[in-house]
Amino acid sequence: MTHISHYPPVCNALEADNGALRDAILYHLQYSCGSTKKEATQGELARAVMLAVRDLLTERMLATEKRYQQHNAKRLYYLSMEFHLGRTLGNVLANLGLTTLLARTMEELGVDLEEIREQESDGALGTGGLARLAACFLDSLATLDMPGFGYGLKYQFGLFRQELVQGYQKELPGRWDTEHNPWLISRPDEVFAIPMYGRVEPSRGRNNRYAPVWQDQKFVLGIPHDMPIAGAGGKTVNTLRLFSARSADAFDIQIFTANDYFQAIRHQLFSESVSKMLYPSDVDDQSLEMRLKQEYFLVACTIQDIMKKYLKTGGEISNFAQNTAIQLNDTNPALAIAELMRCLVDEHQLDWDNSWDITRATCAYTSHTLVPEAYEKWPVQLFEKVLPRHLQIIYEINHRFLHEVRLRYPDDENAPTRMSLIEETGGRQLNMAHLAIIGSHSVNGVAGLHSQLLRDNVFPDFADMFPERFSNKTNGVTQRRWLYKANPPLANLITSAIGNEWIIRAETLSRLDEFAADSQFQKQFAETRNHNKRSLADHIMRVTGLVINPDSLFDVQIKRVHEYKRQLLHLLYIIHCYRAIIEDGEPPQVPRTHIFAGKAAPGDPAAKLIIKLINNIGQVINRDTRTRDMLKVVMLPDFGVSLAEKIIPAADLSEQISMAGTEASGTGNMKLAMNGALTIGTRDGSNIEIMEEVGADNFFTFGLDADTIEELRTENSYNAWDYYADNPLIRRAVDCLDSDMFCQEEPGLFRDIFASLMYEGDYFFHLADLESYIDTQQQVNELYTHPASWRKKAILNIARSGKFSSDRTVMEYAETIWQLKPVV
Ligand code: 4GP
Repeated sequence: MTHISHYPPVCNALEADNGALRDAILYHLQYSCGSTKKEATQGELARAVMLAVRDLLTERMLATEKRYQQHNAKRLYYLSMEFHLGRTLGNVLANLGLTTLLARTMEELGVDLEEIREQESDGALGTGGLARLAACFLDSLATLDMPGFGYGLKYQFGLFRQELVQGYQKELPGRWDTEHNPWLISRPDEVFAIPMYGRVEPSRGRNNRYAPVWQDQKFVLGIPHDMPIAGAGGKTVNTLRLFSARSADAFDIQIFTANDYFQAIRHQLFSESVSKMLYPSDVDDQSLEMRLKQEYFLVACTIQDIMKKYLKTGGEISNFAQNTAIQLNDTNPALAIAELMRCLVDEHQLDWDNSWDITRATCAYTSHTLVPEAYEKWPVQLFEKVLPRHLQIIYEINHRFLHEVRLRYPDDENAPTRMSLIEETGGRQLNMAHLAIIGSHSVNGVAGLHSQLLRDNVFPDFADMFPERFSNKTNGVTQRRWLYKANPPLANLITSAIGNEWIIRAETLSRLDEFAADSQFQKQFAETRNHNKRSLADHIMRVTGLVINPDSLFDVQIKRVHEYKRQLLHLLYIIHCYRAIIEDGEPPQVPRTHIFAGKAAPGDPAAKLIIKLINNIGQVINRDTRTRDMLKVVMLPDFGVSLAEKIIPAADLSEQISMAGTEASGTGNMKLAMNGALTIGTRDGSNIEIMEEVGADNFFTFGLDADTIEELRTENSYNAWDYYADNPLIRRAVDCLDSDMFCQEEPGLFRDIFASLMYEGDYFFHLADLESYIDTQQQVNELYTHPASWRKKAILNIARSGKFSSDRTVMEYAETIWQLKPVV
């Protein structure tokens, strides 16, 4: 086996130094928690453990920073309004190779490590897939010894906790403690003052140059908090820097001296609300202003911080871009472009053209969506109120850019309107995606199809004008969290067969190919699955009280609940199976348990009704003795990283059934395939690439492709009633939603869903794909009755999932966008 540079981890030294970790834990129990071994609560013990582990990380974090400075290394700053971290302890232990040592230490102390781990709640400072992707990237950057740092906000309230009350989603505050979080190192001395509001006065600066002065602003202070991010082996520990907002007391001194205590407090609340909560994607009008302030707060704190660090190393402003890369995680942090321009032009008095060259050479933009509403736009009026100087800068960028557009496309008189940063229709709005493209040297999508659709459909004018800027970077996930840590039985089996190199070089999973048909290996593989499925069945029993058959096929759809992801298609199939059992007396070929998990955005009534429908269908089917243990439906509440880590290792079938052309990439599909689930999927997002890698024989695909859907849409020729009329099975399934079969207690509850499918044009074409979905599910059943063939395909899925490691993705970004090198 090839030698792995720093794997097994450096912390093995601690193994020899028996007792050091225990002493550190006891030290923190006494001095950080003010408790004793005898008196300590589980929470205090967990805190002491995390602080002891954090000490190890801190040493390495400081050493890493020193190494970067010695090499004068180029740095990447990954700006994201969202990071979905999950729990940290288990991940750090796995990456540092400390799991066994800590388990032993805890045993000596008479404490159950599992219970300690359960004390930690998920760091869920994000909603969507882009938030989890950002966390995977940080893990990969550190593992690859690259100077890459996350920058985000320390929301007091992250993603909501979901409870299911009588089948309805109820939103409660999340549990991640940002105030006393043991992983965060607060740095109140490194505070940044962030201006907002006020007005801009023209004035003459040096050399009689026009030098606008932004004045009468309100200030909010940004306090950095650093979370150490350990790569595999623990040699490199980078940081995720999160800012919280504080009131700028120093600026309010007049208010305090005027003895207006209440006004002073009001201002404090105004300031601190900036990092109060993570906003759902569907903000209402009143929240817009807060959201804009949050985004500006993030980019302004970040740019000040980056600049300060850079200048401290003695760097020349003119070389800034050679030493700095900024990646904009979707349009939310695109304001960084305007802020960097302001910083260069107003604060460093650089001329416009140089500033623009530096800005463009520094910034790069990733789009993560095909949902039109997700491309951010700001009403000009609001923007001008909060960021008057930035509006001027954006006007100037636009003015110069449209001049270029006119020169380039003299015969296309509409080109400037289409490409402008300012949209004039439907109220004047700033188009942040246009700013992100114009102000970056690179624009990428997150899967092959997505990148192509960005070029062809979403930004065709820009792709024509700047073809060299557009590229694809297919997403990936870290195999360390999603396989090594989440699925120890399978991870151990893989390592026993091919060695442990896959933990840092996922492409070596391909060595498993030769074991796929090996009956001994298959047997062991089946044992790992049985173990995982039984654990999940126990968990389901504990949480929902439902007893499920652990030998049934676990059919899993876990992701945000949204119409485009088409949980409804899956439900129509379940209804179809149910009616076949109760009316036709046709039991399914194999027993199945349908497992759902996912949150709906609080302001998305359609998604919330789908959650209710999942639960109601489950209630009716699970109670019906005619289905015995052939068909069960369960929805686990509060989907997040930790729950996904429980479900994924036990999944047999991965549902990736969005309408083609709507899912930018998907990453759950990768996690599931990597753990040996077979996918039933449409030709959408990264499903296409997973199918290419694992082979069409080892993937169940169905449904219309994106081109066909586009054609149907253009011709306006999708008519749900045609499918309804042609296929009695479809009709039978869909009719249930018009009846009270699943809502006896709330008659008519699901008629809106029926109407959305049948009367309202169904934007997501459910019925067009239903027949082929049902047929393909039949192939799934057939294969499942041949366990050896199923296992072979499952093992091949694992063996061929190496491409979907975020290590590969990050290396591609590093080589072609960031020009970032490992620093060892
Ligand atoms: C998500 C996309 O919906 C998902 O397909 C993709 O895998 C993920 O980003 C990471 O690239 N988008 C978002 C969002 O999270 O907020 O637009």
